[in-house]
Amino acid sequence: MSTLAVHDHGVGHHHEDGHGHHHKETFLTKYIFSQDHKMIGKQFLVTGIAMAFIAMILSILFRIQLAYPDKAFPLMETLLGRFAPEGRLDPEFYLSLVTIHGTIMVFFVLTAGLSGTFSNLLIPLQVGARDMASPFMNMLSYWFFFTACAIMLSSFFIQKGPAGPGWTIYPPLSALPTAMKGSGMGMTLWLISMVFFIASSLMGGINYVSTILNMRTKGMDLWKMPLTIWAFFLTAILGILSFPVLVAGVVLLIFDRSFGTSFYLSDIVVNGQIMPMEGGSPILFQHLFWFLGHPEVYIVIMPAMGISSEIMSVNSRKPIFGYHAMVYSLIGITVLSFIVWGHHMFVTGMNPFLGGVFMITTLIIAVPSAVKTFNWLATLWRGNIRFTPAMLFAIGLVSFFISGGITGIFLGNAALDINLHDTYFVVAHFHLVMGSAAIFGMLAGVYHWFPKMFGRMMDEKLGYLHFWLTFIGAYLVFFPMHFMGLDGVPRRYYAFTEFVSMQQWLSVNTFITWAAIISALAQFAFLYNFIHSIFWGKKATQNPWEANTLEWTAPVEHLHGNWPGEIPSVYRWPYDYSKPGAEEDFIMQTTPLSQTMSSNVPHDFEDNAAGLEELSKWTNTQKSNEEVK
Ligand code: HEM
Ligand SMILES: [Cu+2]
Repeated sequence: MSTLAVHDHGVGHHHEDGHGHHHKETFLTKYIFSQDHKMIGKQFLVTGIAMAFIAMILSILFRIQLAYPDKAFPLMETLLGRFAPEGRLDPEFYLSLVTIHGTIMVFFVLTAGLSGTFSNLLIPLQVGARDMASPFMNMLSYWFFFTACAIMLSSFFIQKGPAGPGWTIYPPLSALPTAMKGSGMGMTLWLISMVFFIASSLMGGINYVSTILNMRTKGMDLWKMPLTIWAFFLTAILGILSFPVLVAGVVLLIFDRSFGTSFYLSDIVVNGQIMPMEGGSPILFQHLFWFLGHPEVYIVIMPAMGISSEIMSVNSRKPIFGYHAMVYSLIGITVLSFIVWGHHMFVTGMNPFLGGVFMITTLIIAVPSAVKTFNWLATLWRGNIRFTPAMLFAIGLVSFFISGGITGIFLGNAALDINLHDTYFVVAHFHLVMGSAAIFGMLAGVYHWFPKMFGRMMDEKLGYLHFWLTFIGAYLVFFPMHFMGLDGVPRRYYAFTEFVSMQQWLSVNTFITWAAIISALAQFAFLYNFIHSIFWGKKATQNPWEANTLEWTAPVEHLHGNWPGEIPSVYRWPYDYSKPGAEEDFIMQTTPLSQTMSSNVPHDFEDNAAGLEELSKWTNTQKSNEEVK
């Protein structure tokens, strides 16, 4: 009931009584089962950060194995018990670490932590709505996500440990509970966790789409929306269309595991025993997985792109270059990402003609990607740049997107991918684009919108320290991996030094591990800054970055319903920075065109009847002034 009441003032302006009718907030309804999109955004953020730290620590554990494959660390046994007998990681547990690291990072951090945080925080605030279309479903979306996290982590506390077949859970390892340690109960928990996660994503996505389509404030037509909103919108559509396919794949897998069906298996022998399956195909699973899996990488990167576009425009004090081209390239990426999944399957023995088709569609994605990159660089070009920590992280995204995207063109070529598949070259590629570019977009967003979320500023010096250590660290970690991959070092190997030809890479692996440890330590500087600033940071003003978008018109003190009075109306696009003839270098979206007549340009009036009237009035007074002279 209360949520409906909140929405009322969105449309009818008849509620002059302010917010007197709000229900009493208790601790439980304010912080735990909140239906306020701002609070839910913070819940996603805090959970996402916690999961990121867990996944990061897992990666340090398996990196230690790669750096010192022959050494025992008694401390490991103390910490991990039966998973590290005699101070050395159990090989099957190593695979579980890799699996859970990947799963958490891709789904829980970069999907829920990134989209969940910023779509929730920004969609109502930037389009001018009191809240999401369904605040209740929004709350459920968070709690399903939380449940998914809890189930995934609980698998560390069962006897055989978590799932081990890799984050792509290919059968047969995922389909035969007896195949390895991580194929048993841990795998079942993985699947259940994923069903919760997907339900959460779908509830979130449906809310984002319906809020953006139906609840924009007066004047906020589609072409006046900030690029963040465009990115969140298209990301939500991508998720709604592709996640259900993974649910289907997962449910069939549960059938294969538990109910004796054989969708994914045929002719298989385990420990010399012929298994009864027949008629299925593991390749079917790969199709179902990558039909989500590839769009998933754009579900991860597109919100980060939107966030960075916004931050780069604000901090170069320039309009974003090629706004329409930016939107069309996001749309292009969204459409194309559904027809390229086969590039993950070049080595499955697919017909070379089909491989060629997937190769061409894959390489075409390079076009909208290049458009975006060009436009970012053009936005920065001759800008009056403010190097805030957020800006540095946004520029970092551009850097990683270029260096990681280029290797995507290599991998997109079937003939090259057949050699590079499942080597460290692939690991280097996707860690630069996902692991680095998307994470940098997310961090940029945290630094930029922290004052909006918590009413305080983060410490800049710690921000710079965090940026430089992470930026240099990420390149030191992932760049050498390309060379290992070109030399044929496979991914997911516990003891690569068993192969004489690979022993020469030991020193490189040690180097990478130390670089990873240092970048991991830098994240604790961030964590300290984050927690410390929530309570003791400098108090934020309403619009600390002098930005144009609607969220900065809302008061620093959070209100359920966002604006105390009417929702502000919008008169212009969000990128009026440094307009020639304007008094200030930013003009907010809520400033009517009539207040900035001397700095308006013809396209400001396109499709704007009220504006045109204003313009003719103004030209008439100009004319009569001339005559008086
Ligand atoms: C834009 C963001 C991108 C992200 C987040 C991303 C992410 C990923 C991930 C996670 C994998 C690993 C799959 C596995 O576990 O084997 C992968 C592999 C691959 N990526 Fe990307 N990618 C991106 C862009 C591109 C681009 C632009 C291309 C091509 C033009 C590309 C082509 C490939 C190919 C062909 C593979 C398969 C390699 C193999 O399985 O051997 N990716 N990518
Ligand atoms: Cu792909």
